[in-house]
Amino acid sequence: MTVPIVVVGAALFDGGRLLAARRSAPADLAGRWELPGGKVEPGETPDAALVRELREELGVDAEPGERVPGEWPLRPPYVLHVWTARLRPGSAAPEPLQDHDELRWLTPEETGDVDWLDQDVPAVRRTLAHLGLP
Ligand code: 9L3
Ligand code: MG
Repeated sequence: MTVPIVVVGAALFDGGRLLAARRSAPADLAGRWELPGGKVEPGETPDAALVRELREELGVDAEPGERVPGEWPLRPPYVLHVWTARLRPGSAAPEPLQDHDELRWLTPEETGDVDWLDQDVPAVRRTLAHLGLP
């Protein structure tokens, strides 16, 4: 039996908007949108991984919130978990530093407007429902 490896995706909210990031790599994912994040490293907690990934990928200082219940299977052995997050006071604004080439802050109504990665579609929907957003 394979032990799943968790990929954390950040539902980063600011002013009621959710950050969507367009992947530039790898080629088969390029152009699709995601909740930014990445693999939890051995010995790392998921919330620490979330903060690290957001610093590396977007240059921000993020504060993790709560995990959104649920788990979305990726290519084995990876599974996607989602955590809410906010920018800490004084954080830089996000910039696409690594693996992304465009960012958008989406209102809940706009979340259907981007071409999310397959697994991010239900993950985003669940996140909005969990937070009581439309
Ligand atoms: N993935 C899917 N949805 C997401 C994230 C952050 C990642 N919201 C998938 C894409 C990759 C794998 O997980 O196949 C590992 O992600 P990364 O480390 O390349 O960001
Ligand atoms: Mg990543």
